[in-house]
Amino acid sequence: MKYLPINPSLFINNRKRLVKELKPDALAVFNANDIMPTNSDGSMGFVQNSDIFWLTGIDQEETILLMYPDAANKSFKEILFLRETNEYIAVWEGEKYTKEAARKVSGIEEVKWLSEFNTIFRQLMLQCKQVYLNTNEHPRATAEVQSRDARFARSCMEKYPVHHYERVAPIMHKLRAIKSKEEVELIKHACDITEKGFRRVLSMVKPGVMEYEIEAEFAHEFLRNRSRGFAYGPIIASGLDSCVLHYVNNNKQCKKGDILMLDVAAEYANYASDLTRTIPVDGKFTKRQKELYNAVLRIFKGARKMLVKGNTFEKYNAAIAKMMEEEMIKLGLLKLADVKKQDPKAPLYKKYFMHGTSHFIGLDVHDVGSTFIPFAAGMVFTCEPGIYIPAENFGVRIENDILITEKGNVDLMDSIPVEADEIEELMNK
Ligand SMILES: [Mn+2]
Repeated sequence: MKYLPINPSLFINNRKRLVKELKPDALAVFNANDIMPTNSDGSMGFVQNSDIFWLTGIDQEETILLMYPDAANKSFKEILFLRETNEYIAVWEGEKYTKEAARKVSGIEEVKWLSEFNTIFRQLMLQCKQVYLNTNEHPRATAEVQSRDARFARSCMEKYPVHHYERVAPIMHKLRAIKSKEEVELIKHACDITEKGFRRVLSMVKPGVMEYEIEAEFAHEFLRNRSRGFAYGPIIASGLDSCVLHYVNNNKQCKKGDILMLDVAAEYANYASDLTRTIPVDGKFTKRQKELYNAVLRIFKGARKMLVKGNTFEKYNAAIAKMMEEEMIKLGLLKLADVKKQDPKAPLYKKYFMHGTSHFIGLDVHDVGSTFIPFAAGMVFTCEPGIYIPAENFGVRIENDILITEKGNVDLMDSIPVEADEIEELMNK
């Protein structure tokens, strides 16, 4: 791992929060993610399962966490199972956790090798009254490939068909939506690395540069700051492609007069940040580009103000729709008369703004959390309005990450240049 050690109190407190939510005499099981194969003997880089990381800080494949808070045998209240390392693994794959190292990272006393899992698991299954299994319940998840958690659930329910099973995912969503102070610091750290990347890029973007050269600058800056790299597929979209919401080709030459959309951010210690800036390739917005830019910036600032405790997604989205309509009328994109008689189920602004304004962010870029409950202190959301006009060859999106507090909110990306003048000035330095 490139990141610096995290204080185990984060994971100890997270487990305490989970224990409070479990029913009596319950056993909960969490699995690591698989290392996904590519071709021949190749594989994708390892990305830990967010739930087991949140509970343990253990960043290694094949890890299993068992939690049985009411276990008769005290040492079985929480048990971490690890892939046992040996000389062969040490030579070919390098360092893996020793039991002692895993204890230090997670704060879990009882650390065992995986070879002991089946025996202990069976003992606990015969004692517990209910079993919590983990499933990926993100509303937009697609499950082409079965996760380790999913495979475990299937085999467990086959072996123990008359046990009482519960879903742990709704509890994890509720808990992970509220970030602790330590988590906010990690997200903020990812935001700060992202800022370094953005500032570096501002000084090298000019007509003729390739989108992938910009991608390389970001990657360089992220990695030298202990990030594993991009928190999500970077979008480096010049010209008309600034209107393609998930453009990832990043293979064109940036041209004079074009707009360049940068939806690029770093991860740090598995925590994501998420930034979008829209800049002029030649360091000077045209009149029309600046008009659209400032319209989106006004909506961004208006939306950010509404990310406060007690507000709801429903009210928030409705207020943003109003702002969008006003700005789009001023921009000449919509006519007031048409807006007045629009079908409320298909509002006209959606032609130019077709995505949501905010999503949870945390261990996952699109982090877990309910969109049906009021905003609460400790939630971290993106704020990312955009207006896209393919007919004019460009779109603008602006995005920061915002922490909701007891008294208002904190923009974790407040120090990243966003005013049009400041961006122009930095590009022309
Ligand atoms: Mn986003």
